[in-house]
Amino acid sequence: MQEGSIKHKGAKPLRPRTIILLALLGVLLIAGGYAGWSAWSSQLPERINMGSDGNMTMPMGDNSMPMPSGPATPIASFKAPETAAQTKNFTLTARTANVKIGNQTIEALTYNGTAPGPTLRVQQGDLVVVKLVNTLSEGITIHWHGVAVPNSADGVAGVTQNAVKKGETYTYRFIAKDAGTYWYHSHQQSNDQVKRGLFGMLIVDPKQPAEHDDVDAALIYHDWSNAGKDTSGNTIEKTVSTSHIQARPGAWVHLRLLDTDNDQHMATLIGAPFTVTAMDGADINKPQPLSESILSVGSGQRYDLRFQMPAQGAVRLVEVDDKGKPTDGISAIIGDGNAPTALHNANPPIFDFTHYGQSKPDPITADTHFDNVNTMKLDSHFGFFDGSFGSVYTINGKSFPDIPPITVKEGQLVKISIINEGTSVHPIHLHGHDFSVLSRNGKKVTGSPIYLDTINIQSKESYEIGFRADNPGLWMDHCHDLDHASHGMDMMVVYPNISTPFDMGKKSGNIPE
Ligand SMILES: [Cu+2]
Repeated sequence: MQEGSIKHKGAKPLRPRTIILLALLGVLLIAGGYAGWSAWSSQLPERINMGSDGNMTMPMGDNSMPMPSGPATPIASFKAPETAAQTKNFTLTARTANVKIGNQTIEALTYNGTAPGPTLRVQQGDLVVVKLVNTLSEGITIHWHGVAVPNSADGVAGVTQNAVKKGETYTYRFIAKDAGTYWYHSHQQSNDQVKRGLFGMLIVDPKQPAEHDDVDAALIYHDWSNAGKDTSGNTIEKTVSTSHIQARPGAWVHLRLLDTDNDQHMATLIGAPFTVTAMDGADINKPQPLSESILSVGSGQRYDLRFQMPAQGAVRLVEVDDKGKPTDGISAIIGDGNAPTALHNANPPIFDFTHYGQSKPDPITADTHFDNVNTMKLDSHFGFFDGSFGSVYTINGKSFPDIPPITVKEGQLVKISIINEGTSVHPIHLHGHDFSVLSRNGKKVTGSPIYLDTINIQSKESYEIGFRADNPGLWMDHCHDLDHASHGMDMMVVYPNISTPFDMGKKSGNIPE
């Protein structure tokens, strides 16, 4: 054979540029394949069961109890008594309605045609019976935020019930055991439905009020910018500027603040000293008067304030920036006459509820012996969640539904250390229980015992919380920034051997966040 023909038959040597291009193509193919695989493998299961009866399709963590034996208790058996001394009945019909936000009208999702829905007012000890009627095309629920309801009334789609479809009804029954300021909202696709209007306030009046209030008013923060139309977003009582509350000079005012949106609100009162009488519905023991202290009202949280109107002029609730300067955004004026606009204090103090009010003996403090000790490390990273790329929010490095549940036995004293290692604020909400705040950043709570259902944790902050496992069921424990909740930051606190017939996941129609 001639040399020439060999050369002719053999492959031409590749030019360096071609080699680089081929290598790049290979890398791209591998990267693309990996991204595709990551996106695909991040998809949430089409059907998943949260029962703790051994049929749970969630992974059980190291802290899980041994697999239960014997028949499981169905979730439906955790229900309110049939009768009580007094019953309050309500019907909430979900429908779309036009709602005026600032000077725009939007089509909101509503309970009874208003957003927020009607304020439900009951007395401590009442049996509350709420019939939900759904006329919306999408499935909905009602979760009673902060109320230690029996598990079957918790309103979490895919855990305690199926989402209530168009034409269906569901009846919630619970005893309003504790007085205070609470709220309710849908827990089906909450990140969408709460934003669009499915929320309202629940007020439980004490059997015997400690003090007389001349004015009892509420201010609800809500961000309407995701309600399907480009509204100005941030509102207080549906106004983008200033809301008004009537109060005569000298009147005692009880002001309930509720944050229903995903951001915290830094707020204070100017024009009168005030006390924080309760947080998340739980009274604070002997609260001291505050002057221009900045409250960080976290998503889902409530603050009850009390103050006396001055002899002259009005009082203003303002939002402040991180330098403590009032913003020109939303505010509320209480009373008539001149309303102050600026703070007297150039460096207003940040309200520290861990050293506020007067201490008193409490069954759950930092010095309590706990039977069951847990850690939740909060963080986020960029990655795939349910098939799309963006921020993924994690607890102990994992995101929903791969975060092992905390398993608690009835009667146990449970401690959770929550450490925010990320850069965002995380308002962590535990269903079915209120918890005592034990410490912040390693420093024990020294003032009044503080009981919350939602703890607003700033970046790099840590808290220890404790609670008595006294309400058996399957409970969510999640971030109440609902953007975070719908991108991974949810887990379960479960009592062992409880079964639920409801599944979550796309195939089931139940998507709680
Ligand atoms: Cu969060």
